[in-house]
This record gives sequence, structure tokens and C-alpha cells, in this order.
Amino acid sequence: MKDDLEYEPLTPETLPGRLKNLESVTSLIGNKSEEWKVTEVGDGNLNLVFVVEGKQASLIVKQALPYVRLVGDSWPLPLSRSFFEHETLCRQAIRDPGSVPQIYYFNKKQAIIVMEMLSPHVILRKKLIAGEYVNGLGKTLGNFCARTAFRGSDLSLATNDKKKDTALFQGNVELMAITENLIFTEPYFEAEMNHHTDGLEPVVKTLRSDVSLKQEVQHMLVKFTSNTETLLHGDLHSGSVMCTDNETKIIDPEFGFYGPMGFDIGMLISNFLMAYFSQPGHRTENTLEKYQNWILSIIEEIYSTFISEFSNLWRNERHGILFPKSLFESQGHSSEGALNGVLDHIWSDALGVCGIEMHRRILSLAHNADFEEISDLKTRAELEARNLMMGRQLILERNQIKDIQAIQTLARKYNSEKHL
Ligand code: SR1
Ligand code: MG
Repeated sequence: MKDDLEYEPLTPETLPGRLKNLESVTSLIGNKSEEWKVTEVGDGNLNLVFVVEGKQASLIVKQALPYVRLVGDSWPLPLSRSFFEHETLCRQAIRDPGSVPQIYYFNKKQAIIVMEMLSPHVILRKKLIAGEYVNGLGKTLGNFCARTAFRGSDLSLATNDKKKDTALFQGNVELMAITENLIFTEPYFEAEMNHHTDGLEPVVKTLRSDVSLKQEVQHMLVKFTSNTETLLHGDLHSGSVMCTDNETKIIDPEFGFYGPMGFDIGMLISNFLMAYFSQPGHRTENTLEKYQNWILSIIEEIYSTFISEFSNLWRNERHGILFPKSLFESQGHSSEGALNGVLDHIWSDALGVCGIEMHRRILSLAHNADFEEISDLKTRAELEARNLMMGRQLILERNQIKDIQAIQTLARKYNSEKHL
């Protein structure tokens, strides 16, 4: 593709002509572009995604649009998010090898990333709705969160590199603004683009009239805007994970930003909790309990893996400016107390983010299919109410809730309650 071509959104018809001269593409799927089969498969909120099938192999072409796909061209969004996605993917591939799709080609001006076709992988959210199991899911996700959090932070990076990278990612400002507004602020008042399920009003009113809740959420927003602990995925929900029965990959880090280490893991756990609460809308009695228990076991596995891998990296890869070995081990002093302190603040930040994400997916603009696909509105509202009320407790008590077992216990309690 010529670098001087003006940006143009691709279509299945124009894509072969635009990509046919790229060696990185033709070496994989063949140079007879007239034989390629191109299908647009994007079902996310922002971008175009094409599957390009050649005779022997396939690949994915992802292209940013200059606006929010979910809303239309009345909401412009910069193409630079594609640059930040590519930059984040490159760092994730180094920090947790094998966790993200391989990149074959990137073009900044065209906002195009050509990457590995994950097949037969399916979006995790779809699997959770369908009641399917994935071996090793919690381990892969826990390791990903621990490795990217630790290796992107001042615990690991050289301070010059960390500061330079933090400055670079401050440029992803419009994507951060989406999170600041849609996740941290708009759920808590009647913002223009908000919507919620009919019948949910009493619980919505409870949340929106709770001043201490709004205060605590804004304290979490302070952390989001000012705590640049590590490079995060930034949008780690179950739509950003693809799995087979035995393999898990993480995709779509266009919201990459430097923020609190608990952000990704909090959002991830939140999406499993929403999958958990929505299950009665998708399963019959005979499979419901077993599957809900499995979801809770995955949450446990994610967090215990996170703690053990983060601790392992703390003990073996702590080369940055924070808690240096020169100050602890070299003086004959243990750094385990300091490690526990760091893990405690990650945990409480994660719980705060978890509760807030549980709110925004029900109250703000971008909902999730776990609840949206429940066609019986009365059932949907009752399940969403449980989810909202647990989210509130997580935010308010994030400094008191001790561990992941307490989250499992709380989830079971709310799952048995009526809040409408
Ligand atoms: C307008 S974008 C809405 C949501 O879609 C993305 O996937 C992010 O989750 C964002 O908050
Ligand atoms: Mg996405």
C-alpha cells in the first residue's frame, strides 16, 4: 500500500486493490487478490473488521473509522486510536508472549492493522452466553494482567523509558475521555445517551441519589486521570478476549493508557460477574448452578494467578525505581511487606473499577449482550438489579472487602436476592 494514499475507509470491494502489493500480506494469503474472499465482520462499537481469506490462509484487517460506529458520524473519533492499539499490542506481545494476535502490517495514515486470524476462536462473551467452558482461561487472563501490569510499570521499566512512554500514551486522549465520561460519570445522572431496561427505575434512582457513591466513583476517576502506574489494555471486557476450548487470546487494546494497576483486572472480573448474574436468562435449572459456579471459579483463578505471577515478578524482575532491591534485600530486609501493600492497593482499585463497570454496562450508552440478549424484560431487569446493587457494595466497601473468596460469597448472596 502506498504511504501517500489519503485515508479511505475500506470496503470488501476496495480492500484487495489496496492491500494486494503488500509482501507481508501476499506471502501469507497469496498474491492473486482476485481470489481473496473479503467479509466485514465488525460487531464492536468503533471499527471496521474484515476477514480476508486466501486459498491457504486467512487474516484480519482492522481499520479505525473517523467516528464512533455505534453512534455514527455525529461523534467524531480520531484515527490515532489505531496507532495506540498497535503500540499497545507490540508491548503486550513482549510483556506476555503469545497472549495477543501476531501483527503482520500496520499503516498509521490508513489506520489499518493487519493481524493473525484467530480461528476457531470465538469471542469469550459469546461463549459465556452459550454456556461453554474454556480450559486454562483464568490462568491465561491472570498471567496477562500480572505480566502487563508489572512489566509496564516503574517496578520494571527504566525510568526514562517509562516516562517517555507515559507521555506518548497521553495522546490517546479522546479514548480516555470516552472512559472518563461513559464509565465514571454518565451512569450516575440522566446523561443524554444513557438508556436502561424498563422496570429498573427504582434501583436506578437509588444509585443516582446516593451522594457517597458518586463521591467514591469520582475518587476512582481521580486515580484514572492521575495515576500512571502502568500501561493498561484499557477495555478488557469479555468482548476483548477470544477463546477456543483450550486457548485464550486478548485483542483490541485501542483504549491503551497509563493508569492504575488494578484497572484491567477490575474490569475483567466485572465482566465475569455480569456473565454470572445474567445466566438465569440463558440457562435452564439443570445446567445453571454448575455453570455459574464455573464462572465464579474462573474469577478466583484469575485473581490467585495474578497474585502469584505478580509476586513472582516482584521477587525476580524488580529492576525499576520502585521498591529497589538496594533498599530491601541488599540491606538484609524483606520486601514482602511492601509487596503485600502494593497488592492491597491493586485489589481495592480493582474492586472500585469492577463495581463501576457493573454500573455503566446497565446504565450508560454501551451495554453488553449478556443482559441485552435476555428478551424477557422483567427477568432482565431483575438480574440487572442484582448486578447493580452488588456493584454499589464493591465501590463503597472496596477498602474492606478482603479477598476474592469474599467476592464469590457476595455474588452468591446477590444472586439469591430480589431487588425489584
Ligand atoms: C462509544 S464507545 C463505547 C464503548 O465501546 C468500547 O468497547 C468501550 O468499552 C467503550 O466504553
Ligand atoms: Mg473493543
